[in-house]
Amino acid sequence: MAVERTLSIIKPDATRRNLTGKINARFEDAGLRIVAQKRLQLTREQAEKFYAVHAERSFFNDLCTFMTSGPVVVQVLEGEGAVLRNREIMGATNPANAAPGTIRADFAESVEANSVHGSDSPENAANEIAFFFSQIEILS
Ligand code: RTP
Ligand code: MG
Repeated sequence: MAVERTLSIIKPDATRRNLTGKINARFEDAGLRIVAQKRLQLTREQAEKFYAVHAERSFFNDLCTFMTSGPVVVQVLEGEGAVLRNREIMGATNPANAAPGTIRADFAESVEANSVHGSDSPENAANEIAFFFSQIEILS
């Protein structure tokens, strides 16, 4: 399987509860490398642009409010099949449906405050990485 990169976001519910290190350990224990990482607070404009694909969904406004409610940690994860691998480590969107041992099963508060974001395809990963990072900020 090819080495890929994916964009991960540790969401405000998780940074608020001081879970950044515990979540990063899940990625590293699964063989993914954190090759770029920064902590920032999204502006409303950035959140709306990042989640533009969901603009027509009923939860869009609440999602943007939540994602701007505190610091996030944006990061690039690298490894074999990183996009799918990260989705497995994260678990299902709704923690009630997430497999035992996944980040969302163990840490998420609700379907919205679900602790992590991960790109859902290699194409989206490339766009999402470019949204936050320049090439010189990513070090394999
Ligand atoms: P993500 O994009 O954050 O990695 O999560 P995902 O692919 O598993 O879920 P997606 O369908 O892309 O939804 C994006 C985020 O919107 C929030 N959400 N709220 N209230 C709701 O019913 C609802 N549904 C989704 C979650 O924060 C979800 O991760
Ligand atoms: Mg998604």
